[in-house]
Amino acid sequence: MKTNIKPFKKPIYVTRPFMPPLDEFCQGLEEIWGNKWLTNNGPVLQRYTKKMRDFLDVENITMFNNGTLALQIGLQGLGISGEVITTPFSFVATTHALHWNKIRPVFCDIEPDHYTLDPEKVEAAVTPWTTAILAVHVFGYPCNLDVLADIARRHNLKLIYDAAHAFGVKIDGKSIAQYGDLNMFSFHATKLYHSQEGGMLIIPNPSLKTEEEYLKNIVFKSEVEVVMPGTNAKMNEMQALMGLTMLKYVPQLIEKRRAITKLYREQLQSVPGIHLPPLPSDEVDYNYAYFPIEIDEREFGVGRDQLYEKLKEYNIFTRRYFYPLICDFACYRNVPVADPLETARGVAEQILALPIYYDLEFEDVERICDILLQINMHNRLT
Ligand code: T4K
Repeated sequence: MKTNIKPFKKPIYVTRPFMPPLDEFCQGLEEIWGNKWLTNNGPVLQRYTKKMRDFLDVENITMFNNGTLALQIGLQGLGISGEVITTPFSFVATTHALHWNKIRPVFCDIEPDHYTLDPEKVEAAVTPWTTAILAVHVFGYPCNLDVLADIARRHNLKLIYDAAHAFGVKIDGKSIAQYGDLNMFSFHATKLYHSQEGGMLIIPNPSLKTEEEYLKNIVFKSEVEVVMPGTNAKMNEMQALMGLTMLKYVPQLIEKRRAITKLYREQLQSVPGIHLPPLPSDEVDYNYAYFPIEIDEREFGVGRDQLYEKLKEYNIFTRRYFYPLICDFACYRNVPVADPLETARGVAEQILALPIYYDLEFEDVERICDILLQINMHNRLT
């Protein structure tokens, strides 16, 4: 281990978007310039949607200008109302999508290994008003798909996945997008695969697709027919072009993240007070979307928040994804929570997402690990 490690000259962020070769993007821009077709289901979006359908091996795809609106409209299209059981350990947009549909969130605890909804707690939270489960494949870790599907079937609930982090994840070779009644993916710039901003719904029930399309397009059926109150959440041609250009790079983006994850794990596995979540089981092709660790203050020497601040002194900008829990934000604090959320509360206090992205150099990963070790050694000894 090196000592007296200097701060990085340039900031190291928790993530950076992959930028495809500029000339590839420019070729597409030339087409858009020539078409003078910028949005409203243009030719690039149509080509992109078709490519994505093949990529994921799913039929019903509809693209949106971001994941939040995709989820919000998806819930509306499915006619979800009443109570929905969901996780407090996610990006706040998961619950916002419920709120905008006047749905009551019922926050329920998570599993300690991969931070996804704890099925036992889900089952215990079902009431006569429950209409759906909104689960999150947080950090790309798949939820307990079979058990959740069984609970949903037995209680006649819709099963909706916020798969914002799970693009590229497969189970036994099958895309994670093929599970549940509705899947939402985010293609935000901070995601491993992005369209600058963007979102996507996968809807297994074909009849619903039309409804989602109407809802995101101010619900014009024809020039003179508006069929229901809707909104505007369409993906535009530039976004579609970015998504389309990026698609072929997905395997290489995941491979680089796999290698970074491997290196982090090797370097950090024996650092006292750093807990690494286990990798998903063998049948999962994971996407390595994030690299979360948990910090045990007593063993590590400093607590998570102190470490987060100390790392900034080295020009490293980690993130406390996801702290605070959604139910602790001012706008959701008045939502009654029956579950003590013991695991979620513990995880939210200790979690820290370390930098992981395609352009992160392996030497930088080693240096981040050396800095963590240096902070650990120094604070254990003082
Ligand atoms: N459900 C879940 C589970 C989600 O995680 C999200 C979004 C959604 C739903 C909603 O999907 P969208 O409507 O966003 O499509 C970021 C993202 O804005 C958000 O998309 C994401 N989850 C969330 C987990 O992370 P912040 O506030 O952490 O982003 P920001 O701007 O601080 O960016 C983080 C770092 O990334 C920066 O420090 C530097 C780097 N960065 C960021 C941007 C935007 C760049 O290098 N370039 C960039 O263009 O929320």
